[in-house]
Parts: sequence; C-alpha cells; structure tokens
Amino acid sequence: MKQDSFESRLTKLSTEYEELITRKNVEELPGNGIFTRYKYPILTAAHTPIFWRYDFNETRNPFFMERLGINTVFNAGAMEFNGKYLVACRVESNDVKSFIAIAESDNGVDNFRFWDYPIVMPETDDPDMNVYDMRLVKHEDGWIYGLFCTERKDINAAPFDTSAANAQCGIARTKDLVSWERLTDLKTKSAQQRNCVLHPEFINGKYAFYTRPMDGFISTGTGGGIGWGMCDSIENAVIEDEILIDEKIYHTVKEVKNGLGPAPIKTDEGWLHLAHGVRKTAAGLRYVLYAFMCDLEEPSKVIYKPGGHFMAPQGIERVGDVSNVLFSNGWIAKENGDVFIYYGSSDTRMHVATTTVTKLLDYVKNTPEDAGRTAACVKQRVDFISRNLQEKPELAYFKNK
Ligand code: M1P
Repeated sequence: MKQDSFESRLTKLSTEYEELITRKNVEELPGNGIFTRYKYPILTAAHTPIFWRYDFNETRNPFFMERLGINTVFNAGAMEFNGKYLVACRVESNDVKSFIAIAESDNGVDNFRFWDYPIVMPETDDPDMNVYDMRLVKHEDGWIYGLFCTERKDINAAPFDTSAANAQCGIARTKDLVSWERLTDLKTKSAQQRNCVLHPEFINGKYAFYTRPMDGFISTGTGGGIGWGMCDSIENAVIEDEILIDEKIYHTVKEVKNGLGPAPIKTDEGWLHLAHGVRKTAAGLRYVLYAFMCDLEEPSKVIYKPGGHFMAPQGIERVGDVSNVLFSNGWIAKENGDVFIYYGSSDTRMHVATTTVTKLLDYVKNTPEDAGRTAACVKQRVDFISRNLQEKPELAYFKNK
C-alpha cells in the first residue's frame, strides 16, 4: 500500500485547512425576514489549527498522525474587540474535556481563525473537571468578564454513579482576553447553577446576575427558569435572594428547562434577550432559541414575550454529538445596529445569523404571545388569516373554506 510521506500529508492538510478557513460564507436568502442564516458553519473541529492536533516533528511523528484530536467546536461567547469579531468557543477534545479558545474574524461571518493558544483559565482551590459555555460581558466597571459552567464530580453520588456531576458558575475577568483572573465561583441557594450571565450595568450599585437554578446536573427539578439576583461584590459573589423572571411552562418551547443566552442588548425600548428553551420529545430533548424583552429601568421585568421559537435546528444543524440542539451564548450588536448572532448546533459546530436591532425590536413587539392551548392558537391563526384576506381578497384560493 502506498503511504503518503510526512511532507506530502503536511502539505495536503495545510492546503485544505487554508481553503476551509478562507472560504467565503454565503447568505441564505430570502429567509424569514427576522434573521439571515449562512450556508457554512463558521467554525468546526476542522477549523482548529493543525498544530493543535498534529506533532510537526517528523522523527516523533513519521506518519504525520493526529496526536491530540479535537472533537467539536460550539457554544461561543462573543464580543467586538479592537475592531475584530471575537468568539470564545467551547472546544471539546477527543477526551471529552472542554476548554475555551478564541477565534477572530474581520467581518463576523467567515474567515474565523483561532488564536495560537487556547485560554489558560486559572483554577480555584477546587479544580474544575470541565469548563464550558462562556458568556463574555463588558461590564461598566471596566472589566471584561467571562462567566462559564464549571463542572466537577458529584462527591455525594453513589460510588457506582460515575456520571453524576455538579455544575456551578465560574467567574473570571480580563482586560485583554489573554490573561485571566479567576474569582470565586458564584454562590446561590440553589444546589447547582448553569447558564449564568452577568448584566452589563450596575443596578442600584450592585452586580446583577441572570441565573438558572437547578436541583440536579441534567434535570433542573424544582429549579429551572431564568433567575435574577444581585450581589455587592464580584470578587466574592453571593446571591442571597434569587427570583425567577422567566419560568419553564408546560407545553411550550421551554417546557423542561430554559437558560439565558448571551448578555442582553441595551436598546432605547428595553433589554433584548436571547435564550434557549428545552422540550421533551420521543426523540429526546429538543433545544430551540427564543427571544424576549425586559424593561429598560427594571431589567428583571419581562415586557415582551413572543410565542414559540425564534430559531430552531434545521438541516445539518439537527445532527451532531447531541442532536436537535441550538444553543447561543454570544451575539454582537454593532454601533450601527447590526446584530451578529452566534449559535452552536447539536453540540458540534458554530454558526452565525445576522439581523438588526430594529428587526429584533419589531420581532419581540409584534410576534403574538403563545396563546396557551390549541383552541386559542387556532383562533389566533384564524384572526390572522381573516385580516390578511379582508385586506387582500385576491390571496384567497378556495374563497369559501
Ligand atoms: O447538550 C445541550 C446543552 O446542554 C447544556 O445546557 P442546559 O444546561 O440548558 O441543558 C449545556 O451542557 C450546553 O453546553 C449544551 O449545549
């Protein structure tokens, strides 16, 4: 059997890699008018630098074989930084340990390239087993914060239960996204926390957090819903009073659990939010994105809640390591009102969708709320059709039915 030489494999892989990284992305038009999807994922495992995965020394690696494989790249925090679009991705190695790594692009939709090194996140006295899903927030105190899930083995679980874990909110801060200062984990009265987000502004001089209280690691149990709590200190963040601002509700897109996505976008009319909702189906859990808006002065008060999903997995997005999942923990709102939504699909790859603040405001304000049950939904739909057909009778095909 003919073997490719070290040199020829290296050349082939490097050429393919550069072609992948520099591939132009293509808008999928006309779309639904709310946002525009793009044809290609912006990042996958194949986008991680070859020198993260292959040993480039021919003596040690004569077959130019992958030594430290990367499995997936997904669920990225995002921010604009020094004129670049940055995404802080959850990168999972073949050994199922996740870490955070930053990739940057000039235009936000393609040509994302990972920085040479992943983030080296300092640890607390209680080492993390796994860290993931970092939300990046530029706070008005001048720091950039990264809030992420830190997962550790559940030491109270029965000895045979080798998958039981405990999730908490890790907090770190930086000025340059390279050197990070780790703070103590967020403390709340809930047994576990995931999907915690820092509000970008002080509220009455306090730091404010969106939380997601949970009893267990996968099931939120009696917890669940998007919570809200405040604390005096970020160095030792303790939330004494946590209230639910967006609950999980039977037979909705957030029937089983939900969690906030990125930090909200501030607009003249309120705080725009993107979140994920989870529903139980015969095929397993289904994760979709939904949107809502909170009051400008009272950010814990929901003022608009469009019904149903904002975005659901479709096509290739439906398939991956954990199928039927869309998850977003990063978006970028530009000065000119353009919005870049970064979302992971099926715990496998990263995508972008683009929209504007104006369109998102139109969406949250004018999309009808979930009517609650079938009869009310049918009435909502019939009223909607009637209005259209009264205004444009020529649309009617069957006239009387
Ligand atoms: O596997 C789907 C998602 O599951 C978790 O999210 P949640 O806590 O809302 O269930 C996270 O592990 C997330 O990273 C993952 O995408």
